[in-house]
Amino acid sequence: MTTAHPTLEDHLRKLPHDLAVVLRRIAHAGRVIAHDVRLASVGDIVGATGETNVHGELVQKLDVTANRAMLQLVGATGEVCAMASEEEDDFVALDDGGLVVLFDPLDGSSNIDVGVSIGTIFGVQRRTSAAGRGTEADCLQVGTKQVAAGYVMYGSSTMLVLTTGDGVDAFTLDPRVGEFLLTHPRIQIPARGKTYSVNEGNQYVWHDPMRAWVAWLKDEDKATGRPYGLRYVGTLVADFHRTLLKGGVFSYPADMKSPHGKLRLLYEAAPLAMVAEQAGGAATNGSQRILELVPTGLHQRVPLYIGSKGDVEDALKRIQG
Ligand code: FBP
Repeated sequence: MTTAHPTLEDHLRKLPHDLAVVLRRIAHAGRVIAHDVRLASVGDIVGATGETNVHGELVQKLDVTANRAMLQLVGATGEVCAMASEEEDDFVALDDGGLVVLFDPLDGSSNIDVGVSIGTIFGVQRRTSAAGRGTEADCLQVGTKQVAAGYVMYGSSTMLVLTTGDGVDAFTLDPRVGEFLLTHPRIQIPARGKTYSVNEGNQYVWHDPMRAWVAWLKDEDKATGRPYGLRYVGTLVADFHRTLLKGGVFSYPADMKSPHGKLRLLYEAAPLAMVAEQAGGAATNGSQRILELVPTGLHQRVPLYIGSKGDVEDALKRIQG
């Protein structure tokens, strides 16, 4: 079987040299992580390490190997001055490169042991400090400054979804040759979808407007396509990816237990917000565009409503009252 799909390499050739080098290495790390994910129980790399991370969550063995793959492969390019990871308390200062990479090495950790889709999320910025090793301020930049963002999803296939500020393209890994092929060019998220994606088991701690919005989604009204169906994997990458391709809305709101929500601004919400907007969708924390939020901490959490423009607008109307 042959294929005429352009490759990721064809795509990277059009980008500035340093950005292409870094994205090529992120794809390389994605292939390494995909391999480990496929080995799973057979390779004794599932299960917890016995340690907890900066967020108080149990660290899984695959979290560690994925984090190491990203830090070592991307860090060795010489093009990166700082990296920040969900699995590192502090940012990692590197060489004199011009780029900053923020990432969640393995999103959806709780799904590792059960063979459900997981992913790696990344955002890339240009440094703001003058020269030398990167600083924390290089990492704490507003989302609109991202020069690239995306994710690698380890699902029924391994897929790299990428934006460099000129639309969104998805590349599927051809495991026969280890090449990412352009299978989903110029992705456009439908203006509205038919599904909502939220952990509805948290309803007991939701604020009233959130409850009212979800109840509204489940009401019958043919004119507005309701009721919506519920889809929830519990891996942000997977829930977002489905929403990107099919439309609809994903939310992890602030609630009475988690006043800032659960998800992280710098390496979860902001990269996916760039992808969503570049595909014609929207992303908000309930009052502001995610991409305009000024970060104050590396591991800052943020409420998230993301997906089809029409569905995010409906959410805003209802949660803002
Ligand atoms: P990790 O980065 O620790 O995996 O946590 C993030 C996450 O797993 C998201 O992928 C997902 O959307 C969310 O948590 C699910 O949370 P919950 O289990 O509370 O619904």
